[in-house]
Amino acid sequence: MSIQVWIDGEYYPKDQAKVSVFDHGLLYGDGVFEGIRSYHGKVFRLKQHVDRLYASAKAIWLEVPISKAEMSQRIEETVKINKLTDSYIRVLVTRGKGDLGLDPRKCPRPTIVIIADTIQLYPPEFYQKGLDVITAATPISHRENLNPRIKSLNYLGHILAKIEGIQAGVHEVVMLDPAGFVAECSGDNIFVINPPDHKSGGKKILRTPHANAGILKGVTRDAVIELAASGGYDVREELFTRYDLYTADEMFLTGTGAEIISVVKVDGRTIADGKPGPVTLDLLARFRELTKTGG
Ligand code: PXG
Repeated sequence: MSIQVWIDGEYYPKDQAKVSVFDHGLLYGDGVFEGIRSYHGKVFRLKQHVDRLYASAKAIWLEVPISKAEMSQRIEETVKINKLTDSYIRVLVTRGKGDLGLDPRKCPRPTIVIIADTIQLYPPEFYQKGLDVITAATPISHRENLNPRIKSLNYLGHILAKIEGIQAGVHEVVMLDPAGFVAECSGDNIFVINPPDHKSGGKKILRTPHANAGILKGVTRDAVIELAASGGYDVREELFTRYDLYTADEMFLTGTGAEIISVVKVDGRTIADGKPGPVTLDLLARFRELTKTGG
């Protein structure tokens, strides 16, 4: 049976699931979205995703026409109706149908779409071998233009960076903020591991760019920060540069799709011994345990 897509209160089979060409989500990328996963029939960190969706909408002056409680219910229902246990869920809220001008006031009602489908993951060997990445020349957008905290339908900057990676024949790209600090990858957040220092009380240090460093504040990132803090690591959210990537003991990426995946090469520099490190593998194992409970 074809998957059923929820659009504004009704289910449509995949090939009939359509929105208008006058929808400002299509015309201008005017809208917000979420990418969520369900594991064993449980939606992972649903509240955090729904909260982020409504915060993104608030930031672009878009009022979601249903409550968070109803949105959460519809998401769970869409997974259930499609008889999916392990799924990837895409939720979109666009400005809605309007005329050909930019003015969002001409769009009387936002469009809501919920798609639950099967997931495509990185192949298992990528987790065993780790990824090869480069730094993209395309920077993250400036926070006073389109704040990277907003999960908006404007992904062109990230896609241009991804194209650089494709052209270079690598798996992912590191994007910098307009000042040159490390921000995030095209669809994942970044972490590095460093040895204990004089302030860490013997603990290994886990560093990730600060939430205002030009990143999407990932739900997986937040889960990993919690796991690491309770697992005896000194977690630091701060600004750092490419130098810190090249000289790290370990580097990994986090995201709803990738979960936790090791990076073993950045701009041709091999990270440590070029194999996924013990902290990365420990956090991945503990993250997978967490997904069994819905997080
Ligand atoms: N940064 C960016 C720019 C993202 O798009 C993340 C970080 C990780 O956030 P979560 O909440 O997932 O831990 C994302 C999320 C894809 C794809 O096809 C990935 C995302 C969005 C859309 C598509 O890989 N990532």
